[in-house]
Amino acid sequence: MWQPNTLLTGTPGVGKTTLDKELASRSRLKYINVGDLAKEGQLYDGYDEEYDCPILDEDRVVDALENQMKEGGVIVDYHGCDFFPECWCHIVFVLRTDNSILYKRFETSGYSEKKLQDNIQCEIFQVLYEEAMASYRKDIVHQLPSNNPEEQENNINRILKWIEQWIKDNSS
Ligand code: DAT
Repeated sequence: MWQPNTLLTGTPGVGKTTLDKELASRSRLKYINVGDLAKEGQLYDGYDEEYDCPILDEDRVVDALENQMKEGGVIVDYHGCDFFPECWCHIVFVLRTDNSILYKRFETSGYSEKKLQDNIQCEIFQVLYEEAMASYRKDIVHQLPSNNPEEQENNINRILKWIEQWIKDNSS
């Protein structure tokens, strides 16, 4: 059975990983965290001194993902989305969290003050939503609120329903 690929994006801390793991455990979808994939394969191209983190080698990440994405049924999790081939993703969900809630989540994360402020700004200026809208057909990009466990549960149900419907619509 052919299954769609789902891209889950948003500012760090909005709940992508938490949601993805739950989605993967309740469906037959494969879950790929691009940050973990890059770390395992050392898919980096230098180091960003300002942000104190390795720079993703986007071409090698795309190569590493290619076979699985062509098979379908993948949920990709990353705080960026403009370098994936557009045809890979059938739907894009952008998780959104209110700044005050996000701030509280970061306070307990051990992030430096700079990283914390950068991520809050990223959410305020809806950087990931704009990136998704610029990179994909607008009608496949959806924002989902992710402020509390109830919203997370709603998001899981909404995404699973969407996938179920997609499979029905695309099975011959
Ligand atoms: P991300 O993968 O987007 O960086 P995460 O899944 O690691 O985010 O979540 C960051 C923290 O926030 C983690 O401690 C779990 C918590 N969290 C995530 N989604 C939540 C939600 N909808 N309600 C309450 N807490 C949430």
